[in-house]
Amino acid sequence: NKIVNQINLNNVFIKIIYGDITEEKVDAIVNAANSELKHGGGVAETIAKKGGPTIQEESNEYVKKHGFIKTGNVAVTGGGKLNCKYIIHAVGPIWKDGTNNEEILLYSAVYNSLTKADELGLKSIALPAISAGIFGYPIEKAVKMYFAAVYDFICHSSKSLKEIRFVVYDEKLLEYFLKEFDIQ
Ligand code: AR6
Repeated sequence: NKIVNQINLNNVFIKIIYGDITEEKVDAIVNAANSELKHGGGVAETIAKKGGPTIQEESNEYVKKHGFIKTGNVAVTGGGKLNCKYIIHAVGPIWKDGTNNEEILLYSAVYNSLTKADELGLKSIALPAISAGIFGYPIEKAVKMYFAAVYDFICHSSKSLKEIRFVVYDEKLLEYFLKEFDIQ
């Protein structure tokens, strides 16, 4: 994976990486999950396949115990065979037309992922482009929410987290990340 750009804000590194999130070596990898934690497609499927069966098994146990995850919230499992301690399963919204609280729900999915990592005392986290694949969220709008959540988090509540990586898999999405990143 390749670091395409990075900045340092209040001693927290924000990095844009081009590549596959399952190749990252970080304390937590964020998964773009659904409420049922059925990891059947997209980045979720890759995480569940490469991480081994424990990821879907622990996800099933989590849902059995706590019920479905509300949109904008997160659940945690171990990292299985991936190079991370935890997977933080974040449930982003399905894009409809923008009038169904999509913005705040996507912001929450990112903000809650970072909060959970901080609660766990983690130093580094990698996030994919939550909701911007199968869930259909327009990328230029999504990227604004990712950065809003990250900047707010760093300015208000970050304690242990020192590195936040956005791992972009699709080259076509990369320009949107870089554009939004430059404005800040
Ligand atoms: N590394 C990093 N990013 C990736 C990878 C990868 N290996 N593979 C895909 N992406 P999606 P969503 C990017 O569809 O829109 C699943 O079925 C991809 O290019 O994975 O939140 C879940 O179980 C896109 O930019 O997530 C849910 O049902 C981004 O990851 C549903 O899809 C997100 O695409 C969630 O949909």
